[in-house]
Amino acid sequence: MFHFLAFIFLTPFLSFLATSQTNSCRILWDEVKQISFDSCYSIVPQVVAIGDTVHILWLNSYFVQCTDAELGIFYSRSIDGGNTFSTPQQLITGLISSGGQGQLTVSGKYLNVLYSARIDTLYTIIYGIGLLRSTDAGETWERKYVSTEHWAAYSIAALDSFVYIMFGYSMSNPYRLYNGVLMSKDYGATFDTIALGLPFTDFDGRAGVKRLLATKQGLHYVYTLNNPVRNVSISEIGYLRSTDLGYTWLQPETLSTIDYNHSQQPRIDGNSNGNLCVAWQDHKYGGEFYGTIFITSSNNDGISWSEEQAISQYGTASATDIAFENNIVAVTWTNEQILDTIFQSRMNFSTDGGLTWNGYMDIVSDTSSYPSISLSQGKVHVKWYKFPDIFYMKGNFSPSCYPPPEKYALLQNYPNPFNNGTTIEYDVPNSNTTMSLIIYNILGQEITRLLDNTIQEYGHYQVRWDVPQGGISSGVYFYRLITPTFTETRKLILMR
Ligand SMILES: [Ca+2]
Ligand SMILES: [Ca+2]
Repeated sequence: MFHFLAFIFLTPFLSFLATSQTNSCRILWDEVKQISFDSCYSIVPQVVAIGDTVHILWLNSYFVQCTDAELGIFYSRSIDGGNTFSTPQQLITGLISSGGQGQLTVSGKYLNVLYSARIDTLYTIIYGIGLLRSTDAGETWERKYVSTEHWAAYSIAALDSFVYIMFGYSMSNPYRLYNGVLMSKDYGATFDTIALGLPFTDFDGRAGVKRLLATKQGLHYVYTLNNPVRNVSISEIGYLRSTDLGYTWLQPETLSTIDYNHSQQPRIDGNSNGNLCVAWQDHKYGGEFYGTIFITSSNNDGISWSEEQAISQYGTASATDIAFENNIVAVTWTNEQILDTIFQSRMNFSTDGGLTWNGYMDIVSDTSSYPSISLSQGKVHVKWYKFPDIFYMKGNFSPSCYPPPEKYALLQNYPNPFNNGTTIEYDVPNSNTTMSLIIYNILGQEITRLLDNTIQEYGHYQVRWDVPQGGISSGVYFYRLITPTFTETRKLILMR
């Protein structure tokens, strides 16, 4: 009898859910996992998810119960979509400069962590640009200097085989401060200085405080600048853009409203269609150490920006992170609940590229702070700090968050030409579609299958073709997407 009643009441409820699907976009969370296990403060967490691989980086900072050997930069990864994580690896041992907290980029199996490298010279200590590198998706790491000059490591960005570093430096006689750009074409193995003498962008030289982003359309750099009109001690959000791979930069713009209110901690992310979103902490609606999270978005690769809007509670938000995939933008921050004692990790997300926002929520009910977020293939990955360790959780956006694409599409690969690896994107409008993606040479001979009768749900996909050195030779190749109702072929060029 009980079961019969349950059935009657459940049925209308379920059909109601089904018909209201367009408004029911939500995140379905998994359980919480602990990532680090020591008595040091494990802070400044970063998470980057690419498909089923999840990379987590953090800094062990000084704490009285912690030995010097336990301090440094740490890394852990999952290769099963965030279900299990490796034992933390200590990439750097010892106290590094307070700002040398590191910033992680991932491009295929190539990982680069930028940090401020302490260099002890005969007379003094200077900080140069240090890089931690992995060429096997985080299995093993090497440590190297990109620069042993007294250069401030600001931010790193990667897009396929290109890796960019924005840095600051000084010149004497007359004493001036500038920015410069380093570029690597080989996933961070070697770097060239490609721009010097760029306008200086502020005095906060900590790696990771400013953010560089590389998209198909260009390079984007956000930072804080001293208010050009009011008062030098009030900061606003500055934005620099390059459309020629970082060699030249357009005139800086100010994204936040120029007023008497601090705007700081900018974060930027974008998708491959030229949509960008910048989030920051603003003091327009009150707060002293904490503020309100504001965003602005662009749908034309940074040429113009929407009016700024608040997406958090007023006056108690800090420490932003942002992630952008397809049309979903998610922003996380720390909410101060009770004056400097209880914190919550919060987030808000948009499913239309940052125009409208769902409303903010607590990521976990427990006390937590410094959340970081990454989006990959419809999954959301977050991690946060809860004294004294790092915690992680993944979730799925409900299917209604991702409306199906209108039609099939096979996009041009990028970069193209390429020398190591390239990315191919495509749209699938139907569920349960059998997909093949095949590379042919110019004679029509099959080289490899990136998809081989793979069943895929509707959505927007990316697939990489990594060509090992000494493998196939330079030349023109073709890639063909084959589905039961759609086939298209495009050309790509391998240049070695
Ligand atoms: Ca402002
Ligand atoms: Ca710890």
